[in-house]
Amino acid sequence: MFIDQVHIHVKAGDGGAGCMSFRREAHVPKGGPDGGDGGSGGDVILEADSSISSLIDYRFKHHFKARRGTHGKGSRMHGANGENLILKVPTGTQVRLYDEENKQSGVLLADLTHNGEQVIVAKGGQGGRGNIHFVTSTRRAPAFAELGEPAEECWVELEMKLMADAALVGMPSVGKSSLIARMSAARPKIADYPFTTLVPNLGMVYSEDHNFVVADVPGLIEGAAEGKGLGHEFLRHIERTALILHVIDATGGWEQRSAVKDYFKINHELVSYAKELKDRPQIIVINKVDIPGTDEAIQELKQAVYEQALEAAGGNEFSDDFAIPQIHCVSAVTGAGVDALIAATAQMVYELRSAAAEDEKLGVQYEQIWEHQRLTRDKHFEVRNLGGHVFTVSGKAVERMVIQTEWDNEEAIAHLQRRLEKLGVEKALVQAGARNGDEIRILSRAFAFESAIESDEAIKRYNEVADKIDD
Ligand SMILES: Nc1nc2c(ncn2[C@@H]2O[C@H](COP(=O)(O)OP(=O)(O)OP(=O)(O)O)[C@@H](O)[C@H]2O)c(=O)[nH]1
Ligand SMILES: [Mg+2]
Repeated sequence: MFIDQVHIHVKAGDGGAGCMSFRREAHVPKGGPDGGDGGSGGDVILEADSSISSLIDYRFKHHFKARRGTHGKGSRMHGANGENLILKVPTGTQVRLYDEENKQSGVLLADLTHNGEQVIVAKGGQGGRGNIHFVTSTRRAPAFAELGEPAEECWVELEMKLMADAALVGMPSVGKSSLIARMSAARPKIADYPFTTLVPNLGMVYSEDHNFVVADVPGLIEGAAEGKGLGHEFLRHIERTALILHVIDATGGWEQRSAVKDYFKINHELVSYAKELKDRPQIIVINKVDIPGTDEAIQELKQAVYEQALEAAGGNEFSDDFAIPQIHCVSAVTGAGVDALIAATAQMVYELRSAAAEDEKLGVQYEQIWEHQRLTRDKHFEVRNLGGHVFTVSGKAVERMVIQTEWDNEEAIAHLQRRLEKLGVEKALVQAGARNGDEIRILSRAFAFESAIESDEAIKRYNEVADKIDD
């Protein structure tokens, strides 16, 4: 069975607590603070691995957990860090947040298209800092330490999209499966009724110059982009193949369809599904030329393709934009023309791969992009005015800070306030209309708002400055 979508629950390791401790020596009644930091919890990381071909490993096991960090100790002893948990997934896996309760997929966390590419899906909690960090000129003996940061946990959706180099695309029964069987060792089901192929097949094609992977996807019909037939399911598989082998039945099938109309219909479906597919390179493959009486249809299609190319080049055959896609006449049954098709496909795949490798050299650092997006999501928070001088603040980082605070320790609370201020929570509250004494709620905690920015005049000035900083 072809498994291409799974949902898993990931939990990173919690951070260990920082230690609150004071040095004890024989002759010193009360030494300085010496509480060490807690260790950080391990992250849960997904890593693309080209040697893995499906998501089957995640079909029966759904819960994955990284190790926690241990607590800090006296004598400045640092807790041990929890190990990261690395889960391998096939190259071509897209990762999304998943709402398990409502069975809905959420934001895209990463699109792992390169071998070795990683994304952190659950960040381990940082170890809490021990009390040695909180010494100031006025506070010689800080009687608090940070608790460990709680780890992230979430459901994610993994979806594998085919990473074939070329995909055989066309109406049902045009001979896509017959062609992949001719080109490679793949042995899909072949039959004279539509929708014989229900799941994509992959085949490795060995060519003299460059080997490549070809995919045989189920037939497309008019309206596929709106979900007709096996529509969407399969269009998404070709979204990422660099080259389309557009297969056309020279006989028009039992419905006596026109080859020209089929050609335009399929292109229309591709573009309606995703605009980028308009410029996706194509090789046109006219199949079943062993059957007598197909010459006319072949000529008509060649003429139509030529006219289309000319129109795209503004009617000028000598312009640089004038390019006619390659057209190959083949027979999957007799094998006629198939070797030439393989050679042409291999050459084009090679050129497309080289161009992609050039792009990579330009230094697209995918991992940094995913990590940057993660941090932005993490720091994001929302302020809501509930009315009656009550405000709520919600957001991942903000909530973590609150959980990390020992609530019955005043020094710890003052420390929390400084951290919230740094994140911009105070500014956002003032802008949302909070005034001193208003109630601020974060998770199940509530406290009174205290800000140096009090009068309306001061708020106005503050907002002006803040706006400038934002720009
Ligand atoms: N004469 C002739 N028949 C062919 C050729 N290629 C395929 N056929 C026949 O056309 C029918 C459909 O072939 P398939 O390979 O199953 O077509 P498909 O495009 O994979 O069809 P779906 O999976 O339903 O979309 C079968 O009966 C094949 O034997 C060819 O080159 N010549
Ligand atoms: Mg088929």
